[in-house]
Amino acid sequence: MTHCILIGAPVDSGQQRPGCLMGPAAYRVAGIGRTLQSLEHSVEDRGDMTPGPLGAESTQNAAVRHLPETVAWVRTLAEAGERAMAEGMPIFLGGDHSLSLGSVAGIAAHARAQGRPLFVLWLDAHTDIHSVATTESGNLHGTPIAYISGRPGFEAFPAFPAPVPEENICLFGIRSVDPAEHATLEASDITVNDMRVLDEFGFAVPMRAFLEKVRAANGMLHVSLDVDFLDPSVAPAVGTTVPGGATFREAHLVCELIHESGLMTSLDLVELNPFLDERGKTARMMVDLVGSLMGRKVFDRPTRSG
Ligand code: 4U7
Ligand code: MN
Ligand code: MN
Ligand code: MN
Repeated sequence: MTHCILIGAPVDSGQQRPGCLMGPAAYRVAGIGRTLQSLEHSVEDRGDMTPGPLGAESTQNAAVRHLPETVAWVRTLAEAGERAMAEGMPIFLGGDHSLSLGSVAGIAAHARAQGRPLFVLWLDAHTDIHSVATTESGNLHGTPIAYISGRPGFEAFPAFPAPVPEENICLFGIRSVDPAEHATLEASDITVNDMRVLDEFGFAVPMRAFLEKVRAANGMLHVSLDVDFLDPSVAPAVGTTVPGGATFREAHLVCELIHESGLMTSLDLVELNPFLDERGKTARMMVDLVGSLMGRKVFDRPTRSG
């Protein structure tokens, strides 16, 4: 049994299509709390966070949007995340992916205090490794991987507590990479499981390989699930759809493997835009995946397949 702490993060400032701020409400309506309780977890909903007062942060990159607002969210969510880690498993209800600049900062601070290495699994169509200096779109939801791996270009932000080593980061489901991101990743030790890899080896083999690394290091595991990891046919409610994503079954398999590992210590649910949904389909799909991440299964594997 896990104590699940729901943290509403109605962040909309990291991208340009309004609606992500409705995400936390949609997860609640779709029954995230009930789902977790039905799996015998305890649930504490801390409600929706609000960012603190805005500063006057600025950047040379004129394309960047909502920098002070994003920095304010980072402070709020980092604090909420660090506090929740001491009491249970934080589940951030987003909100666009810029919320992970804050959630992972808080979790990294907690992991450092525990003296345990932090690993990050990024389930996403995109690599999200732009810096504030290089983003062309100016949308800060495309930057968290650069921040959490301690790259330059984040002078406007609080210093990242304990940068996550590149070897501890696994991007999974990738199929849209900008040229600047491509160059950065080529020169890094971040694991990139793009769809080409997953087509050839399936989802289970690369996922198990990463989970084994986490286990061998006695690491903590943060999972960041971007709606666009999924194929738009099963998850249309996202501003940045990219064809060729994970199917219903592939996504569930990934979540089941993560659950079976027993390694996940925190979770972000990001990029849901309920305004773009079809009768709650995507919100329900995401809640269903949370069910698999938290232990729902048809049978216990050892008794049925062994
Ligand atoms: B998401 C993009 F140009 N790379 O920087 C950008 F393709 O959190 C997309 O993964 C970023 O949804 C997508 O704007 C961020 C674009
Ligand atoms: Mn993303
Ligand atoms: Mn994405
Ligand atoms: Mn997106």
